[in-house]
Amino acid sequence: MITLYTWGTPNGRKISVMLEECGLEYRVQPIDITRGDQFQPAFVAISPNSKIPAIVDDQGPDGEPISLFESGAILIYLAAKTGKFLPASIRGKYEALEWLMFQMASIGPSFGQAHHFMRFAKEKVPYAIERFGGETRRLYGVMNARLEKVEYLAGEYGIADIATFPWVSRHEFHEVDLLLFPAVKRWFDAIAARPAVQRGMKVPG
Ligand SMILES: N[C@@H](CCC(=O)N[C@@H](CS)C(=O)NCC(=O)O)C(=O)O
Repeated sequence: MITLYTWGTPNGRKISVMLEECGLEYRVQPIDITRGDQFQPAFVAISPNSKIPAIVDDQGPDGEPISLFESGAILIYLAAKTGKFLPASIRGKYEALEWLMFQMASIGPSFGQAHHFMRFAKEKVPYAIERFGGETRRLYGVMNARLEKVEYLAGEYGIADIATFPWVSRHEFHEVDLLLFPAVKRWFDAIAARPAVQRGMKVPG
């Protein structure tokens, strides 16, 4: 059995979507990051950076329990465990990892800062709104150019899309009109229609 430590945020939902897509059995342990559960010693032992998501898989690669933090590492682990959503060919695998890293290093951090300064910051900071809003729109341009050429970010549907979708689903938070990025909209609608994605996006409920 896999335990998923999560909260209702894009990074958490990457993993619930992946678990649903893989058809793996899992239980959900909510970590309420608004009241500081992420700093409890029992959670820090699993996730040393005090952030969701994290998992514990009772059946690790050697049959022993394994814990993992960082959503990109968890997605790669689950893909290796199931043989799903990461191409078997070496070239295909690196293409998928390239777009997964693009999500982890650029989309997540920039969209996250855009959300903070556009919606949650107590003080309006025009410089920060322009910096992270502008970078977010630029990243949509990168995705749109890619998705004009291929159906999914790494060609076939996989962990790069699963990592990116929950962030794009917050497009209202970062004030981006998907109609301005037609290839991203086509990709987004196709993924939103998948039943496993719909289930995963409701976790933790
Ligand atoms: N790079 C990490 C980022 C995780 C992350 O930022 N998680 C946020 C929620 S989306 C969190 O736990 N925040 C709690 C905090 O910062 O105290 C990953 O992808 O797993």
